[in-house]
Amino acid sequence: AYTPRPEHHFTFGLWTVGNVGRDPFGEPVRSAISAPCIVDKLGELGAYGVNFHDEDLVPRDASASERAQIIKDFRAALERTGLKVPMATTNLFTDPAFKDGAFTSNDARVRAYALQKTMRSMDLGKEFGAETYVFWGGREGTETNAAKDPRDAMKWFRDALNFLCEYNIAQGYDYKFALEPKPNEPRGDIYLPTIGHALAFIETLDHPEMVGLNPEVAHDTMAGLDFTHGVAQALDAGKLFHIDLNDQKPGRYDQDFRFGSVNVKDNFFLVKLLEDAQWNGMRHFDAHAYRTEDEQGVWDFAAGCMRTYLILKEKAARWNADAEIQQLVRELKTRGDGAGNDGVKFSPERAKALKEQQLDLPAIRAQGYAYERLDQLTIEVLLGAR
Ligand code: GCO
Ligand code: MN
Ligand code: MN
Ligand code: MN
Repeated sequence: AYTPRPEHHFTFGLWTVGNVGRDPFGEPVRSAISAPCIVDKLGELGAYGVNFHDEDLVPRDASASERAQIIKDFRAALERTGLKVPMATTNLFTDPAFKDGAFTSNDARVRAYALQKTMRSMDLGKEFGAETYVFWGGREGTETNAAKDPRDAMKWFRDALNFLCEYNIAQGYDYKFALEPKPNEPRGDIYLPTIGHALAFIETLDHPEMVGLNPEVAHDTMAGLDFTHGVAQALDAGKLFHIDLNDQKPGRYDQDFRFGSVNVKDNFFLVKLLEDAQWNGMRHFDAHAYRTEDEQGVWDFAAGCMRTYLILKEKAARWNADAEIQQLVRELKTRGDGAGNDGVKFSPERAKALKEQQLDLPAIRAQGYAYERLDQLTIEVLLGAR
């Protein structure tokens, strides 16, 4: 029951299972695994697809013939495993040229380079049939606001996305663009730090319908926010285009831990939300193995992400089928029915009637909501006690 299969739509980035364990204090601890090997192994484990940044696949300094060989070998691996490439993205953070940002750098040459690199990377993604294009603005930020007026940064960011939306149309690519918010790291503060900032920004673009979100568990958790609420708001706005699943302790650096490894309860409610909404997007794991691991640990990590998702999905179904839980939920959903104003359109008559309505405030004030009972039952489902 917990065996991942392609129809579950689990995907990984080349950069996730390919992570060599470099950190700001230490050198790589694992050797790089070639893209075709990653594809073979993910296929064996039951994943649906693999995603990449331009440079994960084709190094920046590759010659034309090296590039052709890399693409040929990668394509062959995709063909023999049946793995898809649902998403592609641009590395706009490794090259020192991007130290002041990419689309929001003060230097117009850097902003041009960022556009050039993104267009080339969009071309590469389309060679493999990618449908979603992610924008993670990791370097789009500052350490000091002396650097630039943040209104200029917003304008440059908007100009770049408007330009790339037109490129998307002109090329007939039909990509869905997904902005990925993050509060900080690697910049001191990053622009568009939360789901809410990004949602509001999208509405200022020339083609808001083309642009949505790629929220990540770790990024909202770093900021101390409730990720499930943010994802629900993106769903409500029709803007959940992609999702980065992983795990994270609040108040830490960007840990990108195995999905479900830290906060089982929050991730349970996240999986329940995605499954209850019948969201049909990719379940992408943007995470990596602990730095202590060898290659076996990497595959244990990847298998664990998918298995935990499937376990939490089963727990959500159990929660939805639990008679006692559902009785409490029904009571909550129907409480005070008839007296409320839900779904009632404004009319002067309705407003007048509502102003005169007698509400039993003493009873309302005295009632309890039974959330202690409901939450305990939830914990018992999660702990396997019911
Ligand atoms: C991070 C980000 C990145 C992006 C990736 C795809 O915090 O490191 O989550 O992993 O998701 O660059 O755009
Ligand atoms: Mn990260
Ligand atoms: Mn992250
Ligand atoms: Mn991410």
